[in-house]
Amino acid sequence: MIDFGAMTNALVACDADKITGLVNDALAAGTPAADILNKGLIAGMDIVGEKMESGDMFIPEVLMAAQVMGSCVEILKPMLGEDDDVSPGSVIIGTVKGDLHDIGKNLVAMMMESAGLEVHNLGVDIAPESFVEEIKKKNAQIVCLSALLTTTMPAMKQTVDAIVESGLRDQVKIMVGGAPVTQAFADEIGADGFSADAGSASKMAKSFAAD
Ligand code: B1M
Repeated sequence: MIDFGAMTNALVACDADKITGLVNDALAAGTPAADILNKGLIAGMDIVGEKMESGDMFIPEVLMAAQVMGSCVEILKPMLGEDDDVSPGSVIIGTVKGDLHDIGKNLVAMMMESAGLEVHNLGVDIAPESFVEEIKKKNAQIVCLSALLTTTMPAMKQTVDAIVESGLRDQVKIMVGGAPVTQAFADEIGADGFSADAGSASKMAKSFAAD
């Protein structure tokens, strides 16, 4: 019986040694990597978020938790791939301007790579004009925008608008995601797709690439 709660607690306590031990033990016991990610790690980051909101955790501690989460994701990475089918399709992904959150965006990038897509991860705080430049440089077919703050959601619309103004809109599918983003918002700003998590984002990108 895997104790996902112990993983969650170790993440909230930023105890890297303990959590990496628990993750490795769970993998050795045959626990699916996706369960460890969802039931142990993401559950822990949700508690970190609540503590951040209530003032029980401060930014340096949240950053430490994010680093610990990153190390665990590195351990899980080889096991998280969906399948070995290689499909064509060049994807660029980035967190929009003003937003520094990258854990979820990196998970999405990783799942898409595992699904055989060519992924160019631009990083965080990416301006609309930089997305446009990168679409041209990488000849991208799919653009993925991530935002974790309600205050940076407007930057998603600005990015879609910049792509329209550049004349490249017909060449790319635009996908959006991140905790505050919804299907209704995606529709409102003229995106082609919304995904709530990394797995469904990867599936959607594969289906766009196959079009
Ligand atoms: Co920030 N933060 N943060 N933070 N932070 C949140 C998002 C918050 C909800 C916490 C809270 O108050 N409860 C809150 C936002 C409130 C709001 O706007 N509604 C918040 C705030 C307020 C802030 C600051 C403003 C705090 C301050 O300075 N006072 C500040 C802003 C800085 C900035 O960006 N300009 C800030 C800073 C930070 C840190 C830098 C300290 C750190 C980020 C470190 C990093 O990313 N390297 C941080 C963290 C870690 C969080 C929480 C705790 C965790 C985020 C996370 O990594 N989740 C977060 C609370 C929470 O989310 N529960 C919080 C785990 C991750 C796997 O999930 O990112 O949702 P997620 O990704 C999922 C899906 O959303 C989806 O797939 C992923 C995997 O399944 N997805 C996509 C994501 N991107 C996608 C793109 C796609 C498709 C799907 O493209 C197609």
